[in-house]
Amino acid sequence: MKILNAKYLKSVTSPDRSLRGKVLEVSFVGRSNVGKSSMINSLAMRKIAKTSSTPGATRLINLYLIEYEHKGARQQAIFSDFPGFGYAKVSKSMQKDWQKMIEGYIERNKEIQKIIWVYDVRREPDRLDEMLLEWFLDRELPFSIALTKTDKESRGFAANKKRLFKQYIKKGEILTFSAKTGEGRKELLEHILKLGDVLKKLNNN
Ligand SMILES: Nc1nc2c(ncn2[C@@H]2O[C@H](COP(=O)(O)OP(=O)(O)OP(=O)(O)O)[C@@H](O)[C@H]2O)c(=O)[nH]1
Ligand SMILES: [Mg+2]
Repeated sequence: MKILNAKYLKSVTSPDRSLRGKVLEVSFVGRSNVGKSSMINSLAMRKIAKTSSTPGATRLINLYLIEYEHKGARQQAIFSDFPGFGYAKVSKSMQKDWQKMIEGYIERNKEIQKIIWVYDVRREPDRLDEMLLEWFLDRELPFSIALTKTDKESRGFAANKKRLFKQYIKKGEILTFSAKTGEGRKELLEHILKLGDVLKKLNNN
């Protein structure tokens, strides 16, 4: 996959009707500070998304237009960068607002949405992670898991985490990634492309 261009499109709180069903949209969802925006920048090979060592850098759903070459043709995808959840210093009511925005966006966008659940490889799942997983499974949302910041742990550690998640999910893929070293970048892009191909087939039928 060759990225031709990538740029910020707009920030939204609900699905953008003008884009609906037209392009593959891949959403990067996960806890605050896990590296969602860094992942987008690494995939796009451009610093288009704002990253920060202070949790809560992303407050709206930021949409990025990615142009890439695939099978000799110029194609487009939208990467949506979600505000992280689970940041302890944010008030309960704000957490609820974020949750509503995220759930509303994804549930109303079901037919085009592909979700990459960005998960810090070092984390042990807690109740909040379980709730997110239950929601994905209950609603049959098309999600895959990207275990990130793998540069901070050994390969064996990441492999164990992968096995842990495998027990819970049958369909989605589990990938490993590091924005720092670029590990898993190619595989994640290929995974996203596969989603694009599936979507095109569906639209042509
Ligand atoms: N070592 C390492 N650090 C990373 C990696 N990805 C992100 N970081 C760092 O983690 C911090 C948070 O990264 P962001 O990309 O802003 O995280 P985010 O999930 O978008 O955060 P919010 O928007 O606040 O939810 C930054 O200091 C990044 O440099 C990685 O793969 N490895
Ligand atoms: Mg962010």
